[in-house]
Amino acid sequence: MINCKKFYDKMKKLGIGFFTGVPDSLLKDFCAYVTDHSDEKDHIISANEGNSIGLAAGYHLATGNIGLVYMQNSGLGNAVNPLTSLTDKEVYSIPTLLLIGWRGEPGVKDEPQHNKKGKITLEILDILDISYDILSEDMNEALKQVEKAYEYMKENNSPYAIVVKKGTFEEYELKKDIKTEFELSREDAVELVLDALDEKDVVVSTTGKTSREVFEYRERNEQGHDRDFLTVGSMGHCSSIALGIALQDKNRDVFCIDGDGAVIMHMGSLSINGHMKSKNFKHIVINNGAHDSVGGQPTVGFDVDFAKLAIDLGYNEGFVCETAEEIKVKIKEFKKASGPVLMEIRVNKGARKDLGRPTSTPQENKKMFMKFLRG
Ligand SMILES: Cc1ncc(C[n+]2csc(CCOP(=O)(O)OP(=O)(O)O)c2C)c(N)n1
Repeated sequence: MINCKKFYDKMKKLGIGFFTGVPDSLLKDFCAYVTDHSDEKDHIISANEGNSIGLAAGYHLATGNIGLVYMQNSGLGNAVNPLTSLTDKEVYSIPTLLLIGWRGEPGVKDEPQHNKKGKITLEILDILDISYDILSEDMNEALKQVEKAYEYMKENNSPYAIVVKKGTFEEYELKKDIKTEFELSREDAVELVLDALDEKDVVVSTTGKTSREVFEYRERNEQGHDRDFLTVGSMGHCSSIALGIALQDKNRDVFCIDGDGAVIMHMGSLSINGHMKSKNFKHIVINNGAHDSVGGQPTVGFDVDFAKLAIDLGYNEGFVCETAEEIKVKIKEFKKASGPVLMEIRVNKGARKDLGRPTSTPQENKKMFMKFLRG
């Protein structure tokens, strides 16, 4: 297995001095090591993977050195535009090292949303004309691969990718962990929100543990899953899905249960949510200031006043809650308010160890949900 310190030290020694990316569960130990050992300006947990490519390109322009961008392979989608039109050899030719977590690797059991991307990850790199290696689990071999990557980037002025299989890195526990002292967990907030909804209301929930908690709530309460659309992949797009529904189905309220990391990833969509003035669009952002689902690395969530931002972008009202009592009182107003409206709920990060996963497939979920909308 790969020791995070040795891997990081090797990069620093070679002159890779800037780290940026969006966390991934397969890379969480390495990301945690980088968080603990880099200066703030040399490590940026970015809004999305395209944002990271831009930051690393800027670092190269300013210093001539090479930056590292880490991402889950699902984030390759967000990075394709700057990889083809900024760093590519046929455009500015900017060397950038990509460290890519290989979810859905063929032959390795994973969640349905990862399988397609896993199957085509290496093909995408081929199409992008990005040379790559699959990171060895042997430490010495891995260090040689980093050297090879570095030489390649120096010689070709071009990006290079290192693809990381599940279980490659040794465990490393984040020391600079930020503890908050709110009353609630995300799962408490999910429960309080779902308790307050009516039978006709539909829910569109975000990627990661939120959707798993919504699923488990319905199981616990024997309510069936047909009112919920679980956005298991497509991080950052659940409010767009919710708006798409709300605009067509004016007879019911659509509640989007979002996360701070996901909202920040594609924040531009809030301006469309605000502009469309859909009265039945209700946006809830559960803010734990972290990418909790993939290791708890910090987001800038607590620097953002989501309620104020929403109003600035055309939402009619913004609410903020931190306690169960506040949620119980304000959600009544929130439900009555004419959308678009947003409620931010501040919570601590963390989840139950025994949190389950949806047992129905995405297509079963879609069919049930569409039937419910037409019912
Ligand atoms: C494009 C993309 N990049 C990265 C991921 C990996 N990922 C899954 S959930 C998640 C964190 C989501 O954070 P947030 O919305 O704040 O919700 P939380 O997990 O904290 O509840 C990340 C980074 C992904 N699924 N898609």
